Amino acid sequence: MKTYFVAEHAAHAPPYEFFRGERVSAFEKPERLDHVLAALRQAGHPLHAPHTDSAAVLAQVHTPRYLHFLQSAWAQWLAVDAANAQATPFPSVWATRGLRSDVVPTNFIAQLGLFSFDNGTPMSAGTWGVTKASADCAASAAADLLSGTERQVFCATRPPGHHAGADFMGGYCFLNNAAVAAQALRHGGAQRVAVLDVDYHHGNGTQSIFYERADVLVVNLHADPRTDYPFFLGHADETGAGPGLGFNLNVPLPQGTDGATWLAALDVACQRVVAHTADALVLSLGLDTFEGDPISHFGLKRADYARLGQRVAALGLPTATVLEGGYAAAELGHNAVAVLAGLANA
Ligand code: SP5
Ligand code: ZN
Repeated sequence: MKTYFVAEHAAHAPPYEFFRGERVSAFEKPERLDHVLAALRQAGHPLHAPHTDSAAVLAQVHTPRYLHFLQSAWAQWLAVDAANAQATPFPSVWATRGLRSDVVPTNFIAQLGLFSFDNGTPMSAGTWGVTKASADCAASAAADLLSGTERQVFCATRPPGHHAGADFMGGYCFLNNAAVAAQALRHGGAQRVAVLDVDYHHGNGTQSIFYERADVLVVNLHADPRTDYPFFLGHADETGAGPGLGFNLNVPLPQGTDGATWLAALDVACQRVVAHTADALVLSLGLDTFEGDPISHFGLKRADYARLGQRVAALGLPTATVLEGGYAAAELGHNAVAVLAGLANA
């Protein structure tokens, strides 16, 4: 399967995050993608640099002030203190209920809080470049589907994107690659698009971006937000709003869900995609549903990933698959290749 990747992805490498108040090594680390790229090469999948600039579509998915914040973030961080080159920025104050979010502070730490919903999304010097190039991969995949050059394209990219909303980062995500692919497909002529998000965590960013739109159906299969991140979105009663009412489907599942139960839920999700009569599909492929994932609690095995791919391929839609989460780094490549094998085996 034609695959896009960013050769310099390791330039996005925040060293740590926080867990229970302590610093822990970052789970979303370059090694993840190194394993994926190695497995793709071994399985003979061709790897390409992106060929399409996502800037125009990014401006349709994210707000101008958020894009300006992301692009300028590292320079602003260094302007606070040149010694920050060796440090990692984290927010410490957030614009929650009762506070104003319409005025962008000049203070950079305050900007971090305005444009995020957690303290779990650290950046490093290369974050903007790698993140923008990853969005370019999503735009390239959409362009290939629109031109008919490819029926299936994979974006082997990091950082992931599905927690990023129009105006905020979160959950290791800065730019919403799946939303970029879906919007690029719409912009390029697809009448109806579906996004199927199978990451362990609810794709709150993607849901919020398309929540009031009927042209992009968003279907999420994920851990119940009562127990799992991102906690504050992803319940079954979220079905869309305004013109988008009925065009959002959430299928929350309990911790401990095994492959058989998960695949039955995937079938429900796929039936909703069929009913949308979409022209194209975006698959947000999180592999943190794996039994060995260090931060998640589902029990999918390698063989289940081939079944995932087969079930999605049976939809018969031109499909852009974008990598989201998955933190069992050494297994990640094999699990991704299993999905691609299933996708190709329609
Ligand atoms: C894209 C994606 O999968 N983002 C997930 C973000 C999850 N952030 C919260 C991580 C909580 C880590 N808990 C560590 C448990 C160690 N035993
Ligand atoms: Zn996840």
